[in-house]
Amino acid sequence: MGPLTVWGEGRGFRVVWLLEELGLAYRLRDVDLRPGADSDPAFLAVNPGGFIPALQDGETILVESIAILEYLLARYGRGSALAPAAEDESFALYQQFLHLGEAGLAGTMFFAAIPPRIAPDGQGDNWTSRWAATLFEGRRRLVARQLARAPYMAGDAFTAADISVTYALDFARRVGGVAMSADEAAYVARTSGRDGYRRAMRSCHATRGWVESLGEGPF
Ligand SMILES: N[C@@H](CCC(=O)N[C@@H](CS)C(=O)NCC(=O)O)C(=O)O
Repeated sequence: MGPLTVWGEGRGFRVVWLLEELGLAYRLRDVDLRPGADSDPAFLAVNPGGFIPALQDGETILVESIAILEYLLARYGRGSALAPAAEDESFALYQQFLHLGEAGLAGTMFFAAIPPRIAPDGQGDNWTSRWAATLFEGRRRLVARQLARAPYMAGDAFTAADISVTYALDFARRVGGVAMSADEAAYVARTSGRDGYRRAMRSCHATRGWVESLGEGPF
């Protein structure tokens, strides 16, 4: 096994947060997508798709932040309460929210919030982005219902599903300007109050710089 390397922040924050929670050593390799992934051939060799994050574990490379969380938990977090076992009564909710955080929430918010910011003049306000925002709102109701029932996505205890969903809510608030409900704000305060989150924020310097520029922190 080689050293674990996380390529890129963005959703890589989820990966770093989990690594901090698990107490695993890792290296964070900066990836700046602004000049285009083509300007970073070493990164393109790791992920020819040109998106972040990627995880390198010796000879093994994988992408997709949720797949990376599952990989790390299965390989290095066996028995960790961050990943309830299949027999656990919280397993179904755990699986659901682990994936909803990306496929339902961050993914839809990405297409709601980013195109209006980067589209050529006159094309920023478009039907597809508004529709993506509508989809985000629909999926967010599952989070609202869960928070009315329990403090965390899988129930009474913090799990990797909270890493997934907290990232999505933070992204929606910071990038999409989405106002958090009282329950969501209290939830994010709970999850991001963890030492693991703070350590991840200190490690992810690009994310930290951006978040502090929004008036949050210091971490
Ligand atoms: N579903 C993927 C999404 C990855 C993604 O869209 N990453 C963004 C930054 S957080 C990115 O690299 N965007 C640029 C691109 O896709 O070219 C994941 O969870 O890792």
